[in-house]
Amino acid sequence: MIDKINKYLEESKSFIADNLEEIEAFRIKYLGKKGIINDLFAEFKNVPRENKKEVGQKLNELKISLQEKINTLKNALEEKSDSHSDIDLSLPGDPIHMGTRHPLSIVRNEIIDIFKRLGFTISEGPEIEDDWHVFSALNFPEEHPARDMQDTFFIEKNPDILLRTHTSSVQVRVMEKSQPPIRTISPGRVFRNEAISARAHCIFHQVEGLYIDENVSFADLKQTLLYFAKEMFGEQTKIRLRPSYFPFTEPSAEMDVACNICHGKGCNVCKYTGWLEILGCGMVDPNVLDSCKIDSKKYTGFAFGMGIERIAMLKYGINDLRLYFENDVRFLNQFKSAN
Ligand code: 2U9
Repeated sequence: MIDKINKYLEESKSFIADNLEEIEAFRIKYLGKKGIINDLFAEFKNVPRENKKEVGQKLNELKISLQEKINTLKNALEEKSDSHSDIDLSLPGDPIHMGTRHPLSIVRNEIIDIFKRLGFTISEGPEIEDDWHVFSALNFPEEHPARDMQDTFFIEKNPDILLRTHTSSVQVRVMEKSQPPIRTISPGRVFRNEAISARAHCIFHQVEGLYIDENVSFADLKQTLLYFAKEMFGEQTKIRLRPSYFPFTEPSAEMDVACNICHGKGCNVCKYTGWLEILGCGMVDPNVLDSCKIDSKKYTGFAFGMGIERIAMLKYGINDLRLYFENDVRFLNQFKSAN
C-alpha cells in the first residue's frame, strides 16, 4: 500500500492545470466522496496492525500534499488573471473628450465682462414674478398687449403671478432696495408666449442694463453702447440709433451696428440695409423712477436691453434659434471659449 500511496504522491505533485475546471476535476479525483483518498482509507482498515502507523502517516501526508497542491494551483491561476499580462501598457490612452461652453454662455460671459470693465455690477432675480415688477412699475399701461395671455405665461389663472418677459424686473427690485448711484446689468432667462420657429422661441436670454445717477445723459448712453459694440464686434464697428418706443424709457431708441458681413454695402443677412439691429435703449421714464421711490427730479438714468440669442447669431452667423436648444454636439462643438 505504501508503494501505491507513493505513486499517487509522485503523480499529484507533477500535475499542472490551466484552468479552474481542471483543478476541480483533480480535486474530485483524489478528495471527492468516491475519490482515491476515501478508497485508500477504506483499504487502510485491512492493513496489519504493525504497519498501521507507517501507512497512516503516509496516507495523511498524501492528503495534506493534495490540499496544498490544489491551493497552490488556484493561487497561481488567480495571480495570472490579476497580472493583466495581455495588456500593452505602452499603447496611448483613450482621449478624454472635453466639453465646450454653450454659445449663449460664451456670449453672456463676454457681455458681462465688457460691462464689468465699465463698473457695472451683476444683479439676479426670480423667473416667476408678479405683475408689479414686470409691468406696473415699468410704466406699462393697464391695457398694454404684453399683459395679454397671448404674450405672457401666467401661473395658474392668477393674473398677478407670471413668468418674467424681461429681466428689467430684476432692476426694479434693485431700485426698490437701493438709492443711486446704480450701475447694474441683469442677465437671465425670460419667457414669452410665442410659437417656436427659426426666429422666435418661448424661452430666450437677455441682458438688461441700468445706470442711474445725477446728470446721466443720452450722451452717456450713446458712449457706453458704442464702447460695448466695439468690444463685442471689433474696434472698427459703427453704430446708429433710430428713434423707437418702449413704455419704460423716454426718449427710446433702437441701436444698429454696421453689418459685419458686407460692411454696410448690403447683403441678405442685413436685408440689404447695411445695418443689423442689436438692442433697444433709452432714458429711464421718470414714472419708473417714481414707482421705485427714486427722486426723478434729482436723478436721471439710461437703460438698455438685448437678446443674447440675437447677439450670438450675429457674432457666429447662426441662422436658426432652435439650434440653441437642441443640444446637438455637432453644433455645440464648434464653439470654443477662453472662459
Ligand atoms: C428699468 C427701466 C428700463 C431696459 C430696456 C430695452 C430698451 C429693449 C429688448 C431688446 C430685445 C428686449 O430681448 S429683447 O426683446 N429690450 O429694447 N430694454 S430699454 O429698460 C429698462 C430696464 C430697467 C428699471
